[in-house]
Amino acid sequence: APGPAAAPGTAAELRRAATRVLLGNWTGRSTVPSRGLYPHQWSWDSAFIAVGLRHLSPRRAQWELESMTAAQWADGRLPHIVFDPATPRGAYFPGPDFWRSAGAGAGANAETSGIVQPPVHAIAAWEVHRADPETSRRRGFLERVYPRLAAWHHYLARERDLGGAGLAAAVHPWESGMDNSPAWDAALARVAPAPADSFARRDLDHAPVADRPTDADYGRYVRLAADYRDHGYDDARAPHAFRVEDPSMNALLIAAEHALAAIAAELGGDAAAHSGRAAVLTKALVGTLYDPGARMFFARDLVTGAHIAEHTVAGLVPLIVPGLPVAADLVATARGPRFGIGQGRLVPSYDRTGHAFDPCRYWRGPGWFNMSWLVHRGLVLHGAADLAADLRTAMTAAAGRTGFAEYVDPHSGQARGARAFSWTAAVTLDLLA
Ligand code: 9YW
Repeated sequence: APGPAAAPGTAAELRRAATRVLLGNWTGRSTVPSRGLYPHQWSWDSAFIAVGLRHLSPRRAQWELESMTAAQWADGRLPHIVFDPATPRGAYFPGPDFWRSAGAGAGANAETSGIVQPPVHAIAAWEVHRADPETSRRRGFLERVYPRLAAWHHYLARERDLGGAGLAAAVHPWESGMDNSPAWDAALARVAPAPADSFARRDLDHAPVADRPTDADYGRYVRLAADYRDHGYDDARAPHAFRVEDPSMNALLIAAEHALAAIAAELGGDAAAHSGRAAVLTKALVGTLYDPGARMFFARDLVTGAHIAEHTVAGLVPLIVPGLPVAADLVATARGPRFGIGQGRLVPSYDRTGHAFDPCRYWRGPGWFNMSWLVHRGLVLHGAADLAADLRTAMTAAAGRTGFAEYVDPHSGQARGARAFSWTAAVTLDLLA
């Protein structure tokens, strides 16, 4: 077999290498995050992927979001995984036989999981439209996805305001997209793990044990998902032993409402309803999850009602919110010792000085490209051009050097997890555009 290709040197080489990753992970109607590890369509991955794909093929980027949103449930939720019927049922755990979506509210189009992921989709849809408005209008792209996106946001508002502040709650660590974040440790510790012999992990076939969540974590993930399933994925009936308000998920919802306002305006619809909702949510986000003393957003544990005082990258994501009143203080935190933005590295997923920091293990320290892309977008939005430029250079260099790794050691920049990872290639293409 040929040895590894030399790391791409020029921007044009990097663009070609990123293109090869996205073409290689395209299945014909959507893109897998990674061929071995994640052989189906993931919800928020699809949104990041579409943002990158629009630079290669606006039409493919539209298909990506159309196939994702076509798997919407009757209640409006967008499932976190859409299973590819061409992939063997046992290739990923938990697979379709675990979730049993068909009887539970999933449409007839696809088998899916029953939980959700952060609502990045409307942001992506607007960016995809703007890449090629003519093709978008000819194909009726926004007409097709707008009602689905509005219903998706409506599901979060109607069924997931479990804390009563107007914010959307996550009821599983997987819903935050940051599975084993130290922010979830205490809330998760209350959950009795499913017995280790009651399920078989498949992720360890593809990635080193030290880079992945532990078996005890996995047992708890399985228990929470099975409990939700066994209550018909009905948010009013499910026990929701784990329920949190995550600043990243809610900041994305706000930015997505702003995007829906732009989409509604383009379609001649009611833009003001969406901007009004974004304003209300912004007030709730700052009022409920911001700690002015720490100059940081924290998640809230809805079982205890208290903030979870762990500094994670999720607490910086509110930078993407237009007009965020505390943006200057949040930029100062981003620049500070915990995250060290401006020092030629990706944003660590967790406080480098924190008690649970682990530079290898998944969401407990490594730098992730999607999160750095969001923080980059927020830094640009709030005028921190120097930090944004530093982060952009760090990201493109790390993407090329690691062969588009899933995540990297935030100190050494060494590759961790999978390689040829779709959202890494996608956000790289976007930064190069
Ligand atoms: C898993 C696909 C997904 C991401 C998540 C990430 C991981 C799935 O992979 O979750 O098996 O743990 O945590 O954010 O969407 O890339």
